[in-house]
Amino acid sequence: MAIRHPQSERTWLRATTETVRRETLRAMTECVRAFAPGRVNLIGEHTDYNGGLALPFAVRDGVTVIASASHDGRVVAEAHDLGERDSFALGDRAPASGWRAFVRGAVAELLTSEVPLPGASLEITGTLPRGSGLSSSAALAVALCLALIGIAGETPPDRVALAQICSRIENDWVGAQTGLLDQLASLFGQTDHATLIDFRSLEVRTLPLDLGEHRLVTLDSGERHSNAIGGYNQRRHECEAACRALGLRHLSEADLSAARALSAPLDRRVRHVVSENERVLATVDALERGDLVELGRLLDASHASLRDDYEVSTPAVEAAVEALRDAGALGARVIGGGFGGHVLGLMPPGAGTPEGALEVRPGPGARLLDGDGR
Ligand code: GAF
Repeated sequence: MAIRHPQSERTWLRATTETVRRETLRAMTECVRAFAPGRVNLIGEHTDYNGGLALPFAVRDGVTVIASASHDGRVVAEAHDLGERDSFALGDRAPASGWRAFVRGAVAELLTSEVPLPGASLEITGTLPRGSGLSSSAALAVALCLALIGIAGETPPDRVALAQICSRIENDWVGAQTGLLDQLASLFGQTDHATLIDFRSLEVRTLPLDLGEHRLVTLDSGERHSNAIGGYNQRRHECEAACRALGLRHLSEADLSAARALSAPLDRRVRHVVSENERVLATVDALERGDLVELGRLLDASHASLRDDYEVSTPAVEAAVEALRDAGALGARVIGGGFGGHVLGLMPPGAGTPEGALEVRPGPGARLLDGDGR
């Protein structure tokens, strides 16, 4: 026999079902764990903010954020690796520095995007060395956003939109005028694949990174770098000046013969961006043909361009690149913003590595973790 409910009972039933749904969702999202990996950029450096191409991959190391909803309108955050703490009201928009700027920026940017944050307790841990050029900053921003969106019971926006929110945190709260490379690499990572990004269209394609018996390794130059200070923002301003002078929206569209008329160092900056873009396409081609000797040659050419035309190398970076070459690398180069950090080398089968070098392999992208940490 079908059960018939009077109108008031049906309304009550609907309301109760909705309450149960909300309570279940709330219980499920009271505590979430988010992980975001760092990245290695195989090739395509300083092309992202110039509307060019890059070919990064997510690494296995990254940042984990455990978030619990607190429902008291406050955020309490602990950076375990540093033994530091921060506490602020949800609506507090006071600037901060270091890791605190990322937390405050994530909360503010998500509130601006109308994510209903309830107040949170955040625990931050990481396995990436900070200032290493392996993108610990973007990993922190991405993990924070995923965790906070999780406890708000919301579905994250699409990955490009999320990368743009994370990039605003770095630009407007941390003061580094970085592009979208690191955030997209972290969000789109896929095991055993590299991510080809076109920064003009924001189209993303994954392609197999099959190196056979060859290995990619990183080596620490021993010099910490920061995109918020130093030459990074200056390079970006130089590219904007070159764009204005050439009447272009994106420097990657520049014509090299026109660029020759620019005064130094803008002519060299353009030469790097245009040639690096070509090297990304040549790398895709080399990978598709399985030509790893050519890949090594392209890594070397990228390094020479970053050193001589873009001028983001340092003596410590040169020493690390040389150590990889001495160990038999087919190619080696500075990665990320430059001015320190790690360098990347392509080692042929059987080659040894300098002390401290670590193999890097493409891993999965940013995600919420299950209870057992997967
Ligand atoms: C840093 C920045 F964060 C990226 O946006 C990118 O410009 C890179 O340097 C250079 O390719 O990692």
